Amino acid sequence: MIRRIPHCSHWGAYTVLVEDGRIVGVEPFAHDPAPSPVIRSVTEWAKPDRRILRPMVREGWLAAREHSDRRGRGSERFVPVSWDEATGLVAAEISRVAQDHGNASIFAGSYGWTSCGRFHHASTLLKRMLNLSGGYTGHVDTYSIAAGPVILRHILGDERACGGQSNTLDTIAEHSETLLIFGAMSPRTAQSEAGGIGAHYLEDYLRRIVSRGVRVILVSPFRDDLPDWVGAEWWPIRPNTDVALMLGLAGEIVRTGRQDTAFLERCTSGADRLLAYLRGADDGLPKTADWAAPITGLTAGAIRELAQRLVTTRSMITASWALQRAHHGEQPFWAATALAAIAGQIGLPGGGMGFGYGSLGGVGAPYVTGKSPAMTQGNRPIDSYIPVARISDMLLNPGGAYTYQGEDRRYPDVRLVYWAGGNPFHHHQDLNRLSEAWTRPETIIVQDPMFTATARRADILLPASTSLERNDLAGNKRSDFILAMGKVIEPLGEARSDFDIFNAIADRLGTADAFNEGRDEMGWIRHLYDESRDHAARRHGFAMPDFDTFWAQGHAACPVQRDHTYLADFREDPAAHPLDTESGRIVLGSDRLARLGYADCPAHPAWIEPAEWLGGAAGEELHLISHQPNGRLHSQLETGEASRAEKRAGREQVRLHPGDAAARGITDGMTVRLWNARGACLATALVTDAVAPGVAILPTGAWFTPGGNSGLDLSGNPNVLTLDIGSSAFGQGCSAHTCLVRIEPHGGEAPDAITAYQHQLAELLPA
Ligand SMILES: Nc1nc2c(c(=O)[nH]1)N[C@H]1C(S)=C(S)[C@@H](COP(=O)(O)OP(=O)(O)OC[C@H]3O[C@@H](n4cnc5c(=O)[nH]c(N)nc54)[C@H](O)[C@@H]3O)O[C@H]1N2
Ligand SMILES: Nc1nc2c(c(=O)[nH]1)N[C@H]1C(S)=C(S)[C@@H](COP(=O)(O)OP(=O)(O)OC[C@H]3O[C@@H](n4cnc5c(=O)[nH]c(N)nc54)[C@H](O)[C@@H]3O)O[C@H]1N2
Ligand SMILES: [Mo]
Repeated sequence: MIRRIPHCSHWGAYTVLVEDGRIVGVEPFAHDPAPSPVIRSVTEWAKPDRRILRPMVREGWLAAREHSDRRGRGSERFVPVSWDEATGLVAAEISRVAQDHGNASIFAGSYGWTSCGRFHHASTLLKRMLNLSGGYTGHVDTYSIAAGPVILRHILGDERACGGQSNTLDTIAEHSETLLIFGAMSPRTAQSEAGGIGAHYLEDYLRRIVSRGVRVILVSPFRDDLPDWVGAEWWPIRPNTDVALMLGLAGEIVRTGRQDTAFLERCTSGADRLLAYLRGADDGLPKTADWAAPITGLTAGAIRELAQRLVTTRSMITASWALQRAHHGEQPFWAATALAAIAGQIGLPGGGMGFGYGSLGGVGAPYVTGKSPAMTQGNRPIDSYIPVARISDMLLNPGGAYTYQGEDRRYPDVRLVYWAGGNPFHHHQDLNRLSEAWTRPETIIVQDPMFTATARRADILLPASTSLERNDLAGNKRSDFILAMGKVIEPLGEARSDFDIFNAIADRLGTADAFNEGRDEMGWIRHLYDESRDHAARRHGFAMPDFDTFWAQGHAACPVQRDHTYLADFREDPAAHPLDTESGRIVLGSDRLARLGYADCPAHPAWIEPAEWLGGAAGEELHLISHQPNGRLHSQLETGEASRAEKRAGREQVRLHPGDAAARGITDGMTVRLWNARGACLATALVTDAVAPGVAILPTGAWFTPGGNSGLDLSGNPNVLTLDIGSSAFGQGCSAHTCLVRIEPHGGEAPDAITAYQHQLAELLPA
């Protein structure tokens, strides 16, 4: 008999068909107009090949504990231990480090997307457990967005404009006349949503935008960042120069005297500072179309024409999150805000600016007004944190000074790292630098279902089950359904659920009662659902089904808001609805940043050359964009069906312009080597005119597989090449998209990356 079990992942909801304990099919969620093909890859989780099947400890660490040779990580064999032994070792390490060095020496930032389940959420449970034992050093902001929210909190008072609460796509589809897109608005990235998603709506919205005849302009180095059927104009900009275009557009509006002076006076502060810069008062360079054209590689006439249109039509400016994942990543979001303000569009239906549409499936979609289900971390006994992407800096410089949001701070002296549900050897920049930093802590614990590049480099390995092997529920502020995640198969090997693992460690630490509050798995899931259901009924008079009905049907609709114009109330009456900024208004010139005097984040939005870009002394080099992979989420399910469909010759594909390929003797399908001073990797060349000249695009997520003595990564992981610097002294975000590389045909032998990974893994496993 076939059982049908509702389940969900970050890429969507689905029903798993199970017969005799085996998965025999995966069907998309009936309410999803555009299901992701990645749902079919989940069968890969049920294969043992790359799973961690039992608790293990690195040989050298077992012998010498905190005195082990840490360079043995990643090359020494693992020794199997019982669960009892493993949880005992983990609890003892937590106690030892807390006692000898203080809880700030335990790093549990543990960034990562883990499973979408809101109950077995690995990093939340890790923090909950540690908060009951004195706390830990955590992280602030995300790899997705850091420079962006830091500047938005300063200039708009909060980060709603990039969190899915700028104008909804409903209002854009209804009111906008000009839609200026920086980066992407792509079904590729809209497949995913943090915490799961019921229905994917982006393409429906784009169809409505097309049918209303909205003029759409795509400013991006990659034509496929918007579906071709949208029929947009493509402006193939040089990467990392968008701020010059935004300021050139703003400068043209000011030069022709068309700025909305009334709006600037009523709703902004420091506009004089910005207008002076645009007129060239400081540097003698008026920011005009003629100024922006050579920087961006675009034409001045088109910029001039667009500047007028932004003022004379209802115009909406969007920018992908990718733009702020770059050196000076604060500037594109600030400059876009300034341009929308100068055009007088903020607070009008279908006008203004917003960030991240399409970056995740729910940004701009109807947003949940109710409470979405979430496990709590509890109170934090200590307030120690780093900006998320400063992990290598922290490990390499204990006690070292840095700045964040205008504060002078110091890195903690971390002795113990505990990672659950993330893969830094996928997500962090400059992996060779991270490898060095990874030799610093005394002990590293990794809890993951998969034998990832990070897991390989652990001292203590704890095998978590995948979401398929336990019960959970999914839900999110940006998804209009709460979804059931029923258990599909029995755990593989000795794998245990994240909750059970942390509960066992809490038991060792004497905190289990507070950790589990007397609830088991189903008790918690029911409790989290009921909290959302009660809130919807009480606050919104919205009836959600009772728990048993929800669990049986697999989904429950939540109360949502469809039409929303960001800052409409503020525009109407700025005094009655002040923003939480230094002036209560939109900050276009900042007193605080003027006092701080950072050269890389000045007092008004400004074009500042990034550390690496095509306008510098690029010469032979190409600008590398390492965007999100189409066939998977980051490094998850990398060997799944949808992910393999995007590879060629067993390797990731790097997209190159035909002219750049020809100049290097590269043909389509050839194995190529990408390299710079930081590292090197292989990829298969995909030659296409959808990429702007001078640009190479290699998706993230291939499993880091350095081969031989050279360290050449066989898999095509762009993070061996990327730059590990903070976006600025103010934001400290990651700068992944600021990166120059060289590319050449690969002469030598090129083993299949997936096979090579398995061979390397076999050498680490107990004989
Ligand atoms: N060059 C470059 N680098 C980037 C980016 C870029 O644009 N360019 N983008 C960045 C961005 S936006 C992000 S968000 C990061 C993503 O980086 P990560 O979030 O670290 O990437 P994932 O591959 O999703 O890692 C999740 C891990 O959780 C594990 N996992 C899955 N389910 C469970 C579970 O139930 N329990 C436990 N314990 N573990 C589980 C998976 O096996 C996987 O190892 O990458 C960043 N890195
Ligand atoms: N399928 C799939 N979907 C995902 C993910 C995934 O791993 N797989 N990851 C999810 C996560 S965690 C996040 S944070 C989001 C990220 O969402 P985004 O940040 O929007 O996604 P990216 O693919 O990194 O970048 C989008 C596009 O921005 C363009 N771009 C890059 N740099 C520049 C620039 O300097 N100027 C201009 N004009 N354009 C530029 C690139 O052409 C790129 O294709 O995606 C989410 N969606
Ligand atoms: Mo992200």
